[in-house]
Amino acid sequence: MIYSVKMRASKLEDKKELHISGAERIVSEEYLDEILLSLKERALSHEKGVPNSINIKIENINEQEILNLKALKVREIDVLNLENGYKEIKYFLESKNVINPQKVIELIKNTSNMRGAMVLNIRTLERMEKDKARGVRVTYMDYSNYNKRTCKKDHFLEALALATKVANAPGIVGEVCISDDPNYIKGYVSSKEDGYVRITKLKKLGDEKGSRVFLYDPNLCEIEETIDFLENKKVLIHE
Ligand code: WAQ
Ligand code: MG
Repeated sequence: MIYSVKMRASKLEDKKELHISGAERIVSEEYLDEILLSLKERALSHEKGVPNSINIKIENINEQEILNLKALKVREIDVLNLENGYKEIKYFLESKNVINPQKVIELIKNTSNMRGAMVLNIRTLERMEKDKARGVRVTYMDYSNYNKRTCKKDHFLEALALATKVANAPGIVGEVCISDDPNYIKGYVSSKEDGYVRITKLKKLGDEKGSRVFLYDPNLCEIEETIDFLENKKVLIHE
């Protein structure tokens, strides 16, 4: 039996639920106990504070529904400064025939506090998400051979898994990501053709803003198919 395990931890501040940490895994039954323990550890040891609620969801999934994907190839562009970082995003957007790259960059820079990603129609720049404050959240992905015993946060590996799933989604021609972690200034652009292209500087140290954009080409498929894949398709990534 294969299980999807998702953890979400939050705390109440001024009567508002504040997100502290979240993670997910896809594992076989023999690792389930260890994964639960490790996710609990992760929830309780986040720098954002101690949660007063930890939500753990366990679902069994059918092995036949799992899509196996090879991880995107990774390369890095070492940029001198922020401006050059944004330029790399601009070149990428141009190469994907996005109608107004500068406008998209402004949108990415000025959006934050979403749980999911913006999905942009590259021909009209229309936002395709139903819930625009939340965005579309990509779930049900993990590595096939990842260390089954720990769930320690690794920005890069988690981003690579997400980017690999997104790059293989029908209708998606690319992704741009800037972390919302104030101490994490690296980001990336990615697509099936380009692979995962890490950019070393995409924000100022200490900046709490961050967001993700998925580039959707309406000529390729219906948006419902794209979003259903992103949210529900079970994916195992092979390194
Ligand atoms: N699905 C869709 N969007 C998401 C998801 C998800 N599962 N998780 C986060 N986001 C969105 C959300 O708006 C966040 O604010 C934004 O992406 C950034 O998320 O190679 O850590 O988790 O070293 O802060 C890049 C690694 C790390 C670069 C990215 O993103 C490298 C990162 P974060
Ligand atoms: Mg973050």
